[in-house]
Amino acid sequence: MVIPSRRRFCAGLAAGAASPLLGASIPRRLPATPKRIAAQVRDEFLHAWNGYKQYAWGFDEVRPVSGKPADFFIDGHSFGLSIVEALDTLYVMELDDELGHCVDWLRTHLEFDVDGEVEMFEANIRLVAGLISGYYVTRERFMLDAARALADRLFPCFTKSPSGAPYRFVNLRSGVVRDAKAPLAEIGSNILEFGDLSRLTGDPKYLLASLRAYRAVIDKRSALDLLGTYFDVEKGDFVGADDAGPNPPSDSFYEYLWGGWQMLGLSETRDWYRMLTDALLEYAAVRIDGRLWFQRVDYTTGQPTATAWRTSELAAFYAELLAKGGDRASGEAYYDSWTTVLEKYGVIPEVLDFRDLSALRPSNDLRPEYANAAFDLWWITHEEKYRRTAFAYFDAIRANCRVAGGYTTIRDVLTKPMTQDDYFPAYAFSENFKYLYLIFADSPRFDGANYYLNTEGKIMRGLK
Ligand code: DMJ
Repeated sequence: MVIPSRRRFCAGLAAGAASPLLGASIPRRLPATPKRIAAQVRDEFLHAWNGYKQYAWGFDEVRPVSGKPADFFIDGHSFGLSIVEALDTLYVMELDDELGHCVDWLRTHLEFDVDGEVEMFEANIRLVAGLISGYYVTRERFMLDAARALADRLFPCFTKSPSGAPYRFVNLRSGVVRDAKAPLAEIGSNILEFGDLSRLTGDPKYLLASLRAYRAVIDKRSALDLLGTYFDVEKGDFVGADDAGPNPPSDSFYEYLWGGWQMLGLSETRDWYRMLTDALLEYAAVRIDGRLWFQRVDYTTGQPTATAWRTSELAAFYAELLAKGGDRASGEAYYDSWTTVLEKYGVIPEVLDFRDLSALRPSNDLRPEYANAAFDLWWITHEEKYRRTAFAYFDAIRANCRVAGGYTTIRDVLTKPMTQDDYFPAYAFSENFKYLYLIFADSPRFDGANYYLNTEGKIMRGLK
């Protein structure tokens, strides 16, 4: 099948006929009251949390099948990542005793003066954001101080870069930076945290660094207003011509442009978002069997690349971003495309060919992006469909990812039963269960009319 280079509707392939797979069925009606489902989600979160506490307390992550801990950033050194990731989820779920234990641990163990290298992007969206959000839910000043101290240790990525677009890695103690070839998501996904830090500390340097990084990249857009995917931060230009669009490793670059406007009121990032989104809708959006997808294109010509039809599960978040950014019709259509994949597989494979929905990589890292999209679309539309589909997602991970020691990633969603792995990514404490809970719970601690979450699910605004 030839993919149209411009937006065009085409009929054709039916996805997954008589499927031997463990697909999900979307209930016509919720099987229980929203309150009851919220309680189930909370119970499942606690099941995963208890596994972490039993086997890996104080370490970054847990391997729930073998019952072993794992480091995330630096081999041989843990920051208690899962604890930081869970803070605001514990708060909205009103698990205050658990939150208290986390505060106690962090107060005595948090230490960033480590002779080791971290990936700036991951350290920012997980730890800096987690500590800011943790500060909001606890009002413990040491968390804000720690967020700022860590941001300062990440800062050489920006200040040592000739273009202002950040290097990827930094040694926390020495400030030595490494890897000048950075993907867009790693360049752009900091304005929420850095902007908030500037607001909280009164020091504008964080926000200015984020804006400079964005400008360095956006100044190099093509005449079509498309972007490459990798940027050489020393040369100040793109490396290669592939525009991955909403797929990783570009994804949250776009998310944070809109966040700059919605959370921080920056009209400059709003205008960039609109300009770049218009171009993606013009050149990357395609319809296959009526379903909306985003193909990879050459950013200089707008033409599809050799692997245009490869899409990542991580791109599913883009449904909510399109809707948040004002294009509700495209957002809802893109969500429907991913719902078809959920129905086919139950647990969505990491990489797909969107032409026939075949799985190109059959694993699933307990990915939250579909639930993320359901969450925002629920709050934007209040349409019951988003609760019903979110329930189907919840039911599928409960049926396939639950193990005695918590929840685990899946190695192969195509086998019956699905082949489980042995890993619980810390982001699932911040994302999957929180999105699901807040879709169903009428939480007195969350303001669904006025919130903003970072790309890792941290509540940066909207806590009550
Ligand atoms: C999370 O760390 C964040 O959502 C990030 O933006 C990319 N995806 C992972 C979870 O899949």
